[in-house]
Amino acid sequence: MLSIIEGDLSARGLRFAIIVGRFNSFISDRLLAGALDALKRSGCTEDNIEIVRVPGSWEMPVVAQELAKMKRYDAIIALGAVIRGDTPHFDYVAGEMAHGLAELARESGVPVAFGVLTTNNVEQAVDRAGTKGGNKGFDAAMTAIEMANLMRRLRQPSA
Ligand code: INI
Repeated sequence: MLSIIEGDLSARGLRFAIIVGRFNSFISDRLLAGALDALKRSGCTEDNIEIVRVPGSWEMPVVAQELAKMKRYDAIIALGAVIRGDTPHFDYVAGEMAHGLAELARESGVPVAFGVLTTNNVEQAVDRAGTKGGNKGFDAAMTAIEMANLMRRLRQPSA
């Protein structure tokens, strides 16, 4: 018989940490609102959500590592906005942040949903933070819920 293992979209009883960058907070705060909306509408209570504010996206991997070590969260959600400027700074910040978060998830086994926008300009970021491109914070939270449930299932001996 065909066996399909997948995570459902109920957040009931799951615990989440949300890391939010203060840099470009006019965007990241909208992503946070979208993520909280997704978690609450999926059954997560406020007691099971912790929000950790960091200066910018560069700081996210080390903080995510600390949160993963606590073994308290079923998933971590990273939210922020890296917007391209006139210098190569964007490439360093966005590259290290993305690489660091991906590596941390693999090494710790705690899923990290990637809700950090990396855009060429402010308009592209606004589009993805609750206007015509949807809200990537909402999407990242839904991914975190699915991944948390999937990892639980994979860890059950009968999965
Ligand atoms: N951090 C961001 O989250 N987004 C940006 O667009 C950004 N830019 O453009 O510089 C940014 N820089 C700050 C960086 O994340 C660190 O906080 C800073 O370098 C101190 O370590």
